[in-house]
Amino acid sequence: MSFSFQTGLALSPRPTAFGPVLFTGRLEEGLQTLHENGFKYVELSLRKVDDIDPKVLKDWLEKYDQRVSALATGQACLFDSLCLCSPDDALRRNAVDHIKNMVLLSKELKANRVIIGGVRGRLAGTPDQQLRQYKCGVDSIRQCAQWAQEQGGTILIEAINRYEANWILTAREGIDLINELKIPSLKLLLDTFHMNIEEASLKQAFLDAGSRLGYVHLADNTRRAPGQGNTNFDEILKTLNDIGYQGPVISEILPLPDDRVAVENTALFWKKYLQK
Ligand code: LER
Ligand code: MN
Repeated sequence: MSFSFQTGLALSPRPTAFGPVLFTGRLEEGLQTLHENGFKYVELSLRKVDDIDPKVLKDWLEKYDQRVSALATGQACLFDSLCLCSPDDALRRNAVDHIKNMVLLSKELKANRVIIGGVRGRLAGTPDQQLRQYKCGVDSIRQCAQWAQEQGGTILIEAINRYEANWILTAREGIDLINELKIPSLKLLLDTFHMNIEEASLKQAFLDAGSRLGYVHLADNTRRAPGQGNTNFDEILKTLNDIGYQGPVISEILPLPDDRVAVENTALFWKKYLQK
């Protein structure tokens, strides 16, 4: 098979308890390892905008021939309560401002993509309270997407499984929101790890997404490197080709058995595929 995807892996510049990111707190070593294994794209999971110094990062990106595929933002909700559906008006406004600043940073880094996944937060309380939080959360996403639209960037709505989130779990829910908001900068991110829990058919979910698909997280059902589990990647990659997808395909995986081997296993996966 032949592909024209932008392949890479997700790293976190700061040490973090958030699991599926590699080389946490060891950014330069991570970038060097991606380079040594033939990857050209890196996703950065940031808790705060100043987790990185753009000048230092740009030097390392050049040194190791890497490009930033997107900025991921879930750590801000997990650790700083900056969640887009927060019932606290001030926290919610701060969360929106935080994402807007991430959009500016991603523009400066020429990534022009910001992921809205875990940063949505969880709906809590009575059904009425949850409905209000849902409406506030959607309004927050609208504000972020309008800002990204003005800045020439893209906001990626990630469907996340039921054990980590409680709204927008499936591709269908993400597609419905994108159709409702009608903002061109809003695209869908599908993560095969979450899909293995939530989707009846991964193939059908990608087909349904079609041109609304803006980004892919590629992990096996074990959340290890693709190939380290039982996911049918033949079918997934063929479907991505069939819908004309040519964007980032980034492995957001656990550092198992360790960071370096996780990268090596991902490289081995792509090598085997390209030989097929
Ligand atoms: C983030 O990309 C993700 O996949 C989630 O597990 C984060 O909550
Ligand atoms: Mn993901």
